[in-house]
Amino acid sequence: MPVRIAPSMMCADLWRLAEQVHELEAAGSDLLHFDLMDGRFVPNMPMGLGVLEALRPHTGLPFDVHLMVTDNDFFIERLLPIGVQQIAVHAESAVHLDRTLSLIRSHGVAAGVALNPATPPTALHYVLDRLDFVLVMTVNPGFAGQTLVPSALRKIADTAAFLRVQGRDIPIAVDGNVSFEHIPAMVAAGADILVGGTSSVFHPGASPAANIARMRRAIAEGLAQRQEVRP
Ligand code: S6P
Ligand code: MG
Repeated sequence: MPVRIAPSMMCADLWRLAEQVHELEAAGSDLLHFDLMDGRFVPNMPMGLGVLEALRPHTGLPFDVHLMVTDNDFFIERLLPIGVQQIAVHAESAVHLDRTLSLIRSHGVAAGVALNPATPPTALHYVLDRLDFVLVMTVNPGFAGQTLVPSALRKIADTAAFLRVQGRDIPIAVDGNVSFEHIPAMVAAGADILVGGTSSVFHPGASPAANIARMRRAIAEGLAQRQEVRP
């Protein structure tokens, strides 16, 4: 499957968000990634449900929501009428993970599990039948502009190996310091969706369109390395 690019909207220019969404769409973004935080599961709250609602009529791009909240079901119920295409909940916050994934899917929305850096891929073992994608956090969640955790590349590779052994073709999204320099190794390790923040899509040195084109070149490099490892 082709590697997809998901700009992280908390890193966008919030003063001209609708305009920025049009730029991202024209530049070939595949998804828009929205980080919803409640100030409890993580100590931050960059955007709320109202932003997604306001943006929804402005684009046909799929909305990919990353919940970093303690009460997942509350947010899921409110996201459904807005019209989002995929929702990831954290394994560490979902008390009834199996039920929450079923709730997401029962409305025709793709269900994902996000894993904090310290959470092993085996946390997915008993919910594989309910899973449409995995979100591997390559920084500790809550903030943009952080540095990759040391275990990040190993974690992506371990998650890919775990899913392969389980016979599952489930896409792996990676989130946190997905930089031009890190992308080839991340893709080679098995990343299928790249969440791009200040390290790539919104890198201050160039426009999102130029940054996305640069990401595509880094992805091609990573895919070539992936084939060398596993022809
Ligand atoms: C952080 C959040 C992310 C960030 C993104 C920032 O908790 O889930 O989606 O917005 O990782 O990217 P960068 O390149 O600034 O690390
Ligand atoms: Mg995120």
